[in-house]
Amino acid sequence: MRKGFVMGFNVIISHRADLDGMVSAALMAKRLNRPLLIYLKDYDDEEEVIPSEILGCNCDVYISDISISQPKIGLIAERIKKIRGKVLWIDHHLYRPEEAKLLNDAGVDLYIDKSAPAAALLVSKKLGIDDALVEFAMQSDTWNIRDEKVFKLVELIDYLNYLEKDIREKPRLRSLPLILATADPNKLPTDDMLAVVNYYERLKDEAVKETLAMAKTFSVDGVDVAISYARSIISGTIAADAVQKAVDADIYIIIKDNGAMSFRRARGSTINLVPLAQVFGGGGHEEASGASLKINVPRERFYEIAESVIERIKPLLA
Ligand SMILES: [Mn+2]
Repeated sequence: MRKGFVMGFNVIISHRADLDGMVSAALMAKRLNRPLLIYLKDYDDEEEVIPSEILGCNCDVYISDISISQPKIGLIAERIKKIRGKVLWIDHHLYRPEEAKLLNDAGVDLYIDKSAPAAALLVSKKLGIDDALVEFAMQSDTWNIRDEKVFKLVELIDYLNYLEKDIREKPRLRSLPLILATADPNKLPTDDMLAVVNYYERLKDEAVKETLAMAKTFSVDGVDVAISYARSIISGTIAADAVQKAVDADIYIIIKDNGAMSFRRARGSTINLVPLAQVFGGGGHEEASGASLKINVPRERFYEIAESVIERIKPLLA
């Protein structure tokens, strides 16, 4: 038997970054009646969206909530040709006809509806299941979260993604679809999930406090630049919002522990942030930009690095 040969399994591949992907996987797990393997993927997996270990497998593969519009789609199609069972790809993102053709030629059964508010809705239609989880996925994917419990599930997924970003197998994330599939939707999130989410919220609160405590303002030719540090458990946007509320400045810069930079400006400011971000190889919008220093920034080195950042943007503010 060749390495990685999987006999008679169903394989579910879904999007790990959000609740729609998790619910899609959970719905498929409820419907499929052979033993199954679940993989949770994101676009940075590139061709590994189709995991190496299922190449050559005698399995049926169900993919959901992953756009077919991605740079390695040709390679992905080649990998799919090595799967012996059928491949069904359900999604709701925009795509180009040539991308669909590559997959059709590889024998993929595509079920894509760009107007669907959530992939989970398409999964429920295609596999013929009616399930309360679909509503959760729609709230989260359309940024219209009305139920506190949906918000908690979204936070749980954010936290697990944060914890496992450098862990290839994603053990905790991968267990989530099966927990969602077996739980009573009315009893979600479970107490265990809530305990994890509460812990995550505490960590985020502490990180915001740290960002506020570390903020420092530089005056550059009459322009006040507030610059601060953030741990990557919080987003640059959350960190910048917090500093913006607490500190009066014209420009706000956040440098994260992983080197990511966020640029924001005060309401009413007309300073264009794009050239500032471009100094560090980034870009974005006039009022909100991003870049990366491409180095990790330990807390102890933050002020030294902040000063060098100010030196590099100084000529643009003069
Ligand atoms: Mn989606």
